[in-house]
Amino acid sequence: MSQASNPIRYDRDGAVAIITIANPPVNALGQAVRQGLWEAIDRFDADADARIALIVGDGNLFLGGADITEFGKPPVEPYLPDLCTRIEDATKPVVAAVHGPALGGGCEIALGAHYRLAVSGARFGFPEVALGLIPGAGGSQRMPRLTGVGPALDAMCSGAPLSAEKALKIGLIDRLVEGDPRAEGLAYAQELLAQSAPTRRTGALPAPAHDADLFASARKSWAAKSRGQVAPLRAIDAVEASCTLPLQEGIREERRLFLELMETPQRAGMIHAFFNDRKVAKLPELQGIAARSLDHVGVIGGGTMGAGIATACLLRGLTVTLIEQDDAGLDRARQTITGNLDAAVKRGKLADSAPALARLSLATDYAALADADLAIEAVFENMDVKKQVFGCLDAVMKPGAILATNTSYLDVNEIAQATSRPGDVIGLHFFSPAHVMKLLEVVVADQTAPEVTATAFALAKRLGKTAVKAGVCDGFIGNRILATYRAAADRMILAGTSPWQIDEAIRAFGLPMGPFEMSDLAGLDIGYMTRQRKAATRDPRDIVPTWADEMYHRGWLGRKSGSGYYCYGEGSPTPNLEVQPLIDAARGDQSQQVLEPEQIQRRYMAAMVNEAAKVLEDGIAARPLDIDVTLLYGYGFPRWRGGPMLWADREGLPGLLADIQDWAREDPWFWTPAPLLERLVAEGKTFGDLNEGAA
Ligand code: 3H9
Repeated sequence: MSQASNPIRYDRDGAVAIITIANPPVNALGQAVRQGLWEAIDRFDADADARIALIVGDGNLFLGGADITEFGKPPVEPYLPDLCTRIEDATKPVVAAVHGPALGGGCEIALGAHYRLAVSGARFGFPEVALGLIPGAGGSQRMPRLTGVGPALDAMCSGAPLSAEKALKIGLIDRLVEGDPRAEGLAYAQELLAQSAPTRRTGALPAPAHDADLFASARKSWAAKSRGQVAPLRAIDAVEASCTLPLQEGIREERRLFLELMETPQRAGMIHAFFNDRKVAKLPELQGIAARSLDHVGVIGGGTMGAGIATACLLRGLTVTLIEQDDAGLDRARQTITGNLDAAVKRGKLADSAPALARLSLATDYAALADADLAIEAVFENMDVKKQVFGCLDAVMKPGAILATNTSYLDVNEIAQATSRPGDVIGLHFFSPAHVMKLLEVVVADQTAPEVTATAFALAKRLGKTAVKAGVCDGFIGNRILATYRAAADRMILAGTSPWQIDEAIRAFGLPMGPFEMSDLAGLDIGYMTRQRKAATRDPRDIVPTWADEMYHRGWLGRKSGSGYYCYGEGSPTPNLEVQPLIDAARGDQSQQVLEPEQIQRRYMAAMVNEAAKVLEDGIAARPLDIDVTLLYGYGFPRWRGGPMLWADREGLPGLLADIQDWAREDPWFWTPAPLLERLVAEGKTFGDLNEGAA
């Protein structure tokens, strides 16, 4: 391999061989890195002047893990597990000096070394489960030998990284220092040399004791937590092998499980989600567009949503001024925000709430927003009220400030026209609770300036949220699609399937809740109000869930009133069977068709995908991946399925279209196939092709 293309540098400082991995941006362990590292270890073994080796990462991290872009392709030698063993088998001591993340295969390289030093801020972890995988280069065999089984199970089943402090405490590393990894690693290597420290192979440590009860309870708890995702359970199998098999046999068993997972749709789904997380913010129209500076945010309205948005901003160091109508409103807002921040402290998301609260000011006069860089309106969903708020904002805010609405369905173009600066107006649709939910729909109106959109994406990044660009329509991307699959569920009820059967089938598909549990949680008044709002423009062919209206009139508002589709009291909620006669009355003497769980799932998903295709066609979402990301982060779609558009591609678009056409024979208005779906099928293309710009 030529030096120019070799991502590995081999230098010497006295008797220390320094092996530097330089493969930006994340030092992923692609084939060239593996090959280069292997050669560097061979060279070190043969280098008579080198008595100890130091492995360091170039740039701002140690190693980001295996190269994910190679997954799904035939593996090419040298394989990562063999490389880790090769490092461990070196005839002279090898030290890893870790800074920043050492993840997956990166952590496994460190475990292959004989001594491990970390500089403050380093993180160790096995995020493979988030890719539908398990560690595949000996991590599940070496970590338990160093730390015991418990920490290894936690790390590998959850995928959550460990701080350097925690890694030191559990024995994953030997030393934690401040400073530069190369300099500190060198000093440590020299110290080890001075002590004539021997090679110290993790793999030679005795296997951890096998505690069958511990594994049984881990399986029980992860089966419940992982809701259909298989990788955490396979991680438990792999860690268990470390207790019962010699190292190399354990590594072979781990590899077998790893390669098995590599072939699963779950792995494909999660890797699709991984890359979409990064692609979603890359919008061609924003290339080279600078965001405006943003430090002071105004929030108008201190209800649950406004207080949540204020909390999200305070948690990430922004200054917030919150406007309410009167002092009582301000008191309520302050209480909610204080409660949110205290909860963040309890969850370990924030060290101390006092500095965050010190950045909050409250006012009843819009004049307090004169210096704000951005105002986010979160008041009552009524166009006249919104226009009035935007008129006030227009009057007080400085030139260049951004005026944003958190509306979940109103016309952002119309709101923008209530100001003298429509170019500065944008929709920022947060999801409740706004300081917890990751999704932010950035609703770009006709006249929104590109740098305003760029600022919205920069804000999302600052808030730790995933932003998706949406166009203006009723419900934007997410709520528009939700309205359709929710309507499909109502149609299934009218045809004879019960709400509880539907909820169960949707949970079995992998969502945390079914649509009717979700309605109960949101409050059945919300659905009722939406139906009222849409009544005047409703197509006569649409159906109205009259039983749901009746539930509202009876005061069954869901969780908050103690009953809805379920009864809430002590213990788990139970189906509210009093709903059934209301449904029967709505159904009249129609023949009853109880759907099987798979049929429920297919109709629900087909409705979602068909509407999503219409959303794409209307330009409300730019790419199928924007829809996948929206459903994942705002609507509980299981990450391991990648998103509804990937689901559709995997199911096969021709079969899906054929089903929709079949159902359209009975209900042609609801099941009108999306022309885009028809076109893709006719051309033999997929939503994936659209993502790649190839359809
Ligand atoms: C594994 O290791 C399996 C082994 O046990 C066994 C194998 C046999 N590969 O996130 P960023 C790209 S599984 C390829 O914005 P940050 C990413 O797509 C792996 N590419 O940076 C992006 O590309 P682009 C276990 C990767 O600084 C660019 O790098 N490891 C990889 O915010 C920058 O990424 C993981 O799961 C990769 N491994 O965060 C770690 N990682 O510019 C996954 C990133 O074209 N990675 N890219 O959009 C991360 O968590 C973060 O990237 C990291 C840096 C924390 C490292």
